[in-house]
Amino acid sequence: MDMIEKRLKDMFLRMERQATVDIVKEGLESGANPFDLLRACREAMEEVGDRFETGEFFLSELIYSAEVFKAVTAILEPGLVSGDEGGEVKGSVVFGTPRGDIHDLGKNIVVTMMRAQGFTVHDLGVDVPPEKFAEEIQRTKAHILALSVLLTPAFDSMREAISMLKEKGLRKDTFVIIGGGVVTDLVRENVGADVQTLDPTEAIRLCRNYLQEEFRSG
Ligand code: B12
Repeated sequence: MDMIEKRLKDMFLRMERQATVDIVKEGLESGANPFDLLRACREAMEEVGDRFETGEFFLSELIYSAEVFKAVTAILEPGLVSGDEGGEVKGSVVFGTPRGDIHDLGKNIVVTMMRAQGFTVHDLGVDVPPEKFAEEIQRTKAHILALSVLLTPAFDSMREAISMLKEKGLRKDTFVIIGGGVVTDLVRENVGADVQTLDPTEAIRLCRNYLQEEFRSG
């Protein structure tokens, strides 16, 4: 790992907001890739979570880490949302964090990046009831449902949201993509989503491929 990323992670874990922000600025000025800096912060957040789990950190640290992260993303954002490379393919996406889960930092990054790439994103926020997703897909005629999950107990409401699509006969025309810290391919299979990824750039590529294949003729 680069020196700057290591310093960034260390400072993040010391919960020094201003000093963390300063390292990010310094990194950007010296030409570091904003995605690498974001990854370093995400890894630091994972470490915060691990320390919370082992009792070394408390809820206050969990909450404060979110504040540091928000300050950092505000600076990184312009570098993450480089120009629209989508050409003709412009999709609509319904996005949200399912019921029971209120984590939204990762979701907000993916939403911002998708919008910058020309997607219309209907962001339903957090703690969204399963039926709301299907209703919004119906209302907006979007062909992509994106779900962000960080809590294991929220898997059930994610599965329910996807079943609701089936009930309303919308599943076969909807591409379901999931992401968020705890998501793996096993989770994807288990809840019945189409694809999963933790990488926002990959997510955009997958959505674009889907739209291109699905609507090639039209
Ligand atoms: C910050 C944080 C919080 C903040 C959230 C603030 C906010 N506005 O989001 C607060 C303090 C509110 C919080 C609360 C809780 N938290 Co919390 N929290 C975290 C922490 C430390 C970081 C999460 C984060 O934002 N990471 C940074 C972002 C950028 O990463 P990300 O979300 O993974 O997103 C990236 C990708 O996944 C991807 N992505 C994200 N979404 C999507 C969606 C799609 C479609 C795609 C394609 C990609 C994608 O893009 C991002 C870019 O890199 C994690 C630790 C961890 N390991 O993740 C714990 C963690 C998620 N929390 C945890 C827990 C237990 C809780 C609480 C229950 C604690 C409590 N006792 O109250 C509550 C639950 C509240 C609730 N009902 O949701 C556990 C969950 C354990 C589990 N397996 O279920 C974790 C893993 C910590 C731990 N190790 O114990 N938390």
